[in-house]
Amino acid sequence: MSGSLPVLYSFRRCPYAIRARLAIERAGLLVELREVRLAAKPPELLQASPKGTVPVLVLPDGPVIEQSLEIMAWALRQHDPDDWLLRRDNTPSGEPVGPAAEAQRELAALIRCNDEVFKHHLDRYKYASRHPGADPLAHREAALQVLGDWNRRQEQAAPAHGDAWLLGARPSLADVALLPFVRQFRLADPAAFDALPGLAALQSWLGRFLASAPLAAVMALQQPWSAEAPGQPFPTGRLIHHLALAADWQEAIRAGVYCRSTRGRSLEQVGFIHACFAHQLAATQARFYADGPDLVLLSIDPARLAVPLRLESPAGSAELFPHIHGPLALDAVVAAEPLTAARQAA
Ligand SMILES: N[C@@H](CCC(=O)N[C@@H](CS)C(=O)NCC(=O)O)C(=O)O
Repeated sequence: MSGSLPVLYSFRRCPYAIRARLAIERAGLLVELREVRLAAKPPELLQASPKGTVPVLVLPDGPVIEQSLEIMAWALRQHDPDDWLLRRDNTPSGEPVGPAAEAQRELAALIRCNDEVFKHHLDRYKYASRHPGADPLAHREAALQVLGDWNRRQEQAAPAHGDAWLLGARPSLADVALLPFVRQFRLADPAAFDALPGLAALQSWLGRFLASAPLAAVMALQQPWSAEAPGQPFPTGRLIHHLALAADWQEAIRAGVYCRSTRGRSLEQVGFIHACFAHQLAATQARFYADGPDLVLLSIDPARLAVPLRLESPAGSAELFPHIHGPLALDAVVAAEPLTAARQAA
């Protein structure tokens, strides 16, 4: 992969970076991940964000997002399939009112409690040697008080069937923002944590998270980044898609390269090949191919692209689409699935 996706400076084990990666993963997006060694931060990170913490997201057109919660919001405002931002019940103008407003307040209070109170005690318990004079056991007790509150919330929120989350019967940003820190607390002494009495709901909540596929995806091992060893597309294995007219795809197979931009327009005319993320496919198909021509759905591995891949939005929209800035080599196409008119109608 060469070129300018948003760049995420990250550190695999950092709970702030984990929550940012979880949101990017869930939002169906793609970034370039640069794994950082905190003991030797790359000058590129410090130039973008002199405060020197991770995660940091550098957008290709210049803006830098320096806080994990803001990175989460950036990603989920693009696509939030599980409504982690709790916007589903807002008024049409986007304002939360009534129970939706109350849920937003609780969400913000939970995150504040984690970031300002729980994290304080967690650091002084787990990393006691970095805090001379602090009593790790007293801080463990204080952290357990907070966990007790979160456990009670889940007991009260528990639906008759199904799992409990901090704000009710479904997960929200609060769960995703807090769980990486509770994971870290457990890691100080997993056996003792698992044996703690009176925290069954919380232990089950954390257990589901630890066993979840998204956590495994965002915790994949990464080599530290350097300017010589390019960053990796993140999440690993995420594909982007392009709908090709069947005849155009046949022509590409003959020519050994695909150079159409979109329906009726060439790469030369437009300057890039339109592509989309999986969650954008249905709308793209409905918008441009509603008359049902024979199509081939191309699935493209960003890691195999030899030309720049950029996230860009069409004029007048904030929605980001992947654009391939150059000819599409056929070996970057990992699947080409015919979508005949009959299959599209089905
Ligand atoms: N408020 C920041 C906190 C980020 C933070 O403190 N990250 C830690 C790693 S977990 C860090 O980068 N520390 C810098 C260092 O250790 O040098 C956020 O939410 O992104």
